[in-house]
Amino acid sequence: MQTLSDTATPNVIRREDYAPPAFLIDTVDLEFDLVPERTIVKSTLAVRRNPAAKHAAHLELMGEQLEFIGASIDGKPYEHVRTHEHGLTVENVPESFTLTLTGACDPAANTTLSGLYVSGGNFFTQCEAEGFRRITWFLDRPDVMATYTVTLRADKTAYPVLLSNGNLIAEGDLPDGRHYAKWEDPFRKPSYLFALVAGKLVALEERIQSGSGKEKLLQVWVEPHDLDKTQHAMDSLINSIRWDESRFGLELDLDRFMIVAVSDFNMGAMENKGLNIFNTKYVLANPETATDVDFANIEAVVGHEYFHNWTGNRVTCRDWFQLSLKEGLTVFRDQEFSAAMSGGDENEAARATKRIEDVRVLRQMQFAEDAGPMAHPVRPESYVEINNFYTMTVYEKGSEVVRMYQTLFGRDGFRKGMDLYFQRHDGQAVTCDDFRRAMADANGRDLAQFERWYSQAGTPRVTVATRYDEAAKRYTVTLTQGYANGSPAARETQKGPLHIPFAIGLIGANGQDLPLKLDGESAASGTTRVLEFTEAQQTFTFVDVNEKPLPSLLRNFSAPVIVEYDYAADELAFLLAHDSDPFNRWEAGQRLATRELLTLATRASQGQPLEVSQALVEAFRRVLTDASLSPSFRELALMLPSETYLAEQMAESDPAAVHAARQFVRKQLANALKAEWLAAYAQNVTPGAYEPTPEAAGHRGLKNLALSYLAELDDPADALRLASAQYDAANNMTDRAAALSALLNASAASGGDAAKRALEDFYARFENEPLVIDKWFSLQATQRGTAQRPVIDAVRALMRHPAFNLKNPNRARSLIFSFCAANPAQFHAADGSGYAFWAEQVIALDAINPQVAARLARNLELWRRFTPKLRDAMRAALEQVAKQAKSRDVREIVEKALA
Ligand code: B3K
Ligand code: ZN
Repeated sequence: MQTLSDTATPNVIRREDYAPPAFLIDTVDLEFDLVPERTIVKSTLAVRRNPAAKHAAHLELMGEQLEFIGASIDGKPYEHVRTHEHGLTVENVPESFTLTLTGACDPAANTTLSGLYVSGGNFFTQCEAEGFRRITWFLDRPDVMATYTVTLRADKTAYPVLLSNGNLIAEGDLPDGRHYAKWEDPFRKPSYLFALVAGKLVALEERIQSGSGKEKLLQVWVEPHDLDKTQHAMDSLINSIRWDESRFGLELDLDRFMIVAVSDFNMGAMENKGLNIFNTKYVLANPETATDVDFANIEAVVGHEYFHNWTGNRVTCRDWFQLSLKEGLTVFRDQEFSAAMSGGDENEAARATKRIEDVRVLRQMQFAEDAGPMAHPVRPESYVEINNFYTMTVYEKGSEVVRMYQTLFGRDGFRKGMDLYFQRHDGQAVTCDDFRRAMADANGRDLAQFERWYSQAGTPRVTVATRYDEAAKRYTVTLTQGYANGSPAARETQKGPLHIPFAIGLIGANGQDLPLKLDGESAASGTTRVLEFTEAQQTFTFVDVNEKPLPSLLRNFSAPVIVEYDYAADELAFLLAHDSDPFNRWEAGQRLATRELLTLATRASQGQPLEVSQALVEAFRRVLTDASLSPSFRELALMLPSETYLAEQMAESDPAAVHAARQFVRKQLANALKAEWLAAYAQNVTPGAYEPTPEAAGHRGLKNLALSYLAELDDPADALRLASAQYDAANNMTDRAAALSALLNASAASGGDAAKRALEDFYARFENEPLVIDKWFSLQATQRGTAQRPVIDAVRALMRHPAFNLKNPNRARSLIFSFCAANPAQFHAADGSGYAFWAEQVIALDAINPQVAARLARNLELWRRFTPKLRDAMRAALEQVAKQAKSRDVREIVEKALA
């Protein structure tokens, strides 16, 4: 049985040990008497032996933190039940039987936010991955699928709304001011998709007709004072339903679909069947409280959870090693959805901004994960605590792996594979291999080698060499694949070359794409070619190439790899100006800037004087003033790579040097292009009422980027004036928060106090909007520090602010995580003060909420890659946490980091 405990040597769960469950459960009938301090749960299960498994005399059910009250089999009290640390054993059971178990739990005391808990006086559940066992004893594993009937009973005044999965089939009053509701979910599901909500909530409702003409009730449930912030989530839900119908032919299968917002939540949201539960951060938005980024995130997360209804719920995972089966696929679907919302399904330039944003995240976060002690394949081989494996690799790299099928087979071929996947597996719990097989069979292709994308960890590196034979008009491209220097954990899994779709274009001297004809082809076709790169080294020869081209490599980031090619600086500038592939245009600018920033960081670390090349300034000037480029593209192209990403590119990460170099370049770009920034600022104001459209958001983004550069000017007077005026006049949170951030940075540089008034005003204005107060904390945690005013002082002071609350994950993230993860120069202070703070907070959180603590614990995992002095201080902090942490969650992280 797969049980774990908080022991000194935690159990390791291995993929190779998978065995089908000895018993199956066909139906589940749950009755809840909801009381915060003692909720009684009666569970009636139809159990039978699994014909496909080894015979077992006893039924082993998982359970945690439960009080046992009683058991019966087929209606008769049953004595042969043993409770223990991991759950409960029902001894000597018959072939098939009805088992009734009664138990109690304490939702009010549940600060882990896993299982049944109370938030803001209301009841909520979170069961993925293994929270259901904290509600009642069960075969809490995803390959046990059952239909559920749920009865909720509670005090009617305190809990007027009672929700669970599926359809409401009965409701009514009970004696003593109580009432009940009975829900039935017609679809079989694993226990991790169970949910209930009870409390004082109100809903925005809409009725729509689905593709086949059936009426559907859509609801967004929130606390009464938040009803004015629900329309965008509702619109996003309707757009998601429409998009899944048109792109994949997938229809909403329930009569009713509910989204509920809760302010205490460990992650973004949860796809419980028909009853999605969301962090308020991904539901609530109106122009005054939410930024353009918030609006876009809400659309993406609402889409993501809705898309799980098919990819995750109708077809689920056999075991948790297959997590990427649903997560990688569903991230891919939400990325495609967001791209479609921002540019239609066809507008490649508009879609590219979404692609760029996604790749930025992948490179900064997933590539880093691959380089450290938590490196694992998209389908991991082992884990100690499954909640630690909801990672960038499983989600974001997993999405890239799914995207590669579409790159190989085209949108139509991908659709055929999806259709076959549902045809074969609807209602089943399956594996990543099943998905790959469906893609292979639907497209008549052998994808055996492609399996390595699921089993090998680490970031692949493709080295490119090119040669132009002028006499023969032949251009050869030689690709060599291997892995970037990764962790030992990653290297262990690397067995052979990957099947890499490598998209390439060739650009002529006039900036136009050349027609492409590979050796052996009868005619040229297209200007971008997806090369199937499957060997350790492979040469591709283009013929009839009339001039020496410039290669545009890995267009649209066709595979999650690092490309090494020795571009000259002027070639990168040329690509930035001309590449027809918008992703690679952006990429060229990033390469140019990264190269220069890394040189400057090295100089800074050696105390040498810094200087910015004229070439970089001119390249930026051209992008900034090129009106043919969309504002959102210009914003992305003019954003320098992050300090975190840059530090990871150094032989030894030196956050202080990176910060000095990056700030220096920002300042030089600000001063040299002052007139252009001011013009961009003026040209991109969006007068009139706020609209969260991609176009308007693009203008605001570029305008606010200009403002942030202007805040770097040697003389910040202009920026302070603009920012103050913008702050006061703003009719939306995007502009107000950007102005506040510019004020904070400009006053840090000038030593002035301009930000103080705005910070006070901001707090007073939004005191009753927790999500905005999160921004207030986060802006201060990520502000620039100086030797006189280190940010750690401000952070420690804010920890004592009455509005700070360590138990609320959003609040903890807004202050602690923002400082530790998003302010690298201050967090990695040479005196080790950041690390000491980190250790204190991981330990404090560990006692409250292990999942959140473990996330924070990951912040030091790359410690071995830093300069010696920082490395030593980080190790000391890790050792302190290793000594004191109690949860399996945190222990797995710090023990792997120190191993
Ligand atoms: N499936 C959930 C994540 C559950 C995390 C459990 N620690 C949200 C999502 O990916 O849609
Ligand atoms: Zn998901």
